[in-house]
Amino acid sequence: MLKIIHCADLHLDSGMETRLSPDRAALRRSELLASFLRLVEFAAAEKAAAVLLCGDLFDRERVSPSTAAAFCAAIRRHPQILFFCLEGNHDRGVFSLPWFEDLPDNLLLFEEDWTVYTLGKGLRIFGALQSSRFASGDFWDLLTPDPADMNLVLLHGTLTTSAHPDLSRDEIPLSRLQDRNIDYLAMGHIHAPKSGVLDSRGSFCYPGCLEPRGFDEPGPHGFVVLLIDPDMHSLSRRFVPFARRRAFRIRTDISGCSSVPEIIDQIRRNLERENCGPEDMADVILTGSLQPQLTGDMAPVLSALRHDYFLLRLTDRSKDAFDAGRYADDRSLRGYFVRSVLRDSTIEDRDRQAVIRCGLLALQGESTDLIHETDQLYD
Ligand SMILES: [Mn+2]
Repeated sequence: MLKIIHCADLHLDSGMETRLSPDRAALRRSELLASFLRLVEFAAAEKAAAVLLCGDLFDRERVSPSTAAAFCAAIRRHPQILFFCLEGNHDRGVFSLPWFEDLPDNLLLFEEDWTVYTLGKGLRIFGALQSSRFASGDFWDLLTPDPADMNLVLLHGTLTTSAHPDLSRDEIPLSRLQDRNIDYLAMGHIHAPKSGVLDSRGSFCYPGCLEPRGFDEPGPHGFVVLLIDPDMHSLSRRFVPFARRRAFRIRTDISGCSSVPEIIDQIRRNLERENCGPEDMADVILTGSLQPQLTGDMAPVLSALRHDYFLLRLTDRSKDAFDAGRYADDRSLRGYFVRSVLRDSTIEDRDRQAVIRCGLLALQGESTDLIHETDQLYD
């Protein structure tokens, strides 16, 4: 029985400054590298025969010498594990950098032509780098695995069922890979785990990126462990969540909240329910109706929560809750004000809610510049 680890899209040395502050980005960069080193130790502890790195191991082709050295050293420490490394669209040509001149013997690379490696008896590993040849049928006809073997194929790109002739460079027509005796199509490029049936024999799988780099990569992140018995021709796989931090996108309905502390509690409850912990990244989107007695200023909400998580972003998409009927018979100044705004044809409909809110707040003694803006972002 052979154990093989399949991971992809580690994006080591990723900048992340557009997503995180410079110090958080630097910390996160060190965590991405640390996760790769942890993965190698996991592979060794599990006595894995191989690790498949299916593209975008590095975020760009300029990798720092220190990251390159750490990568090579980790691989060299475990000569019994073979590391099959396919370059992706982000790190194409990376191994021609001077600090990769002396590559570990157990690091195996691929080319634009199909490369085949044999791992023990009856297990073959195929791979080819992304190229314009993906669009030609002839290229796929050169992939001819033996039906008697267990066949793994490594590719980086987007599998598509589209029959459109003008596929983009990263698209791979699924039909080209069907009925070619592939048992497992080890993919990289899509950043969330995804798998499915290839044909009557095989399956395809994207493990997703090893670590989320921002809010746009929510959900579980880790790698896939394959258990392969070439003699029995059996293959099973399981996903191992492994990320140091997770990213959550959590919608919170604040319709029932009549005060800032209640909004804070509601958000905390929702984050807890999703198991979002202090080490994680939370993208909180407020929805529902904002009650009329609230100003709509969410800065105090953000201040109360932001230091309890690695990163917290608050987006307010709550709509103004306003029940005009409530003021129909209201003899107070408030009622008079609301009715006059509703009747005033010089006020645009889209401004009416904001005018009413502002006026009601002014009558409560609140500062009138606190007009609730929808879709306001706090981070
Ligand atoms: Mn990619």
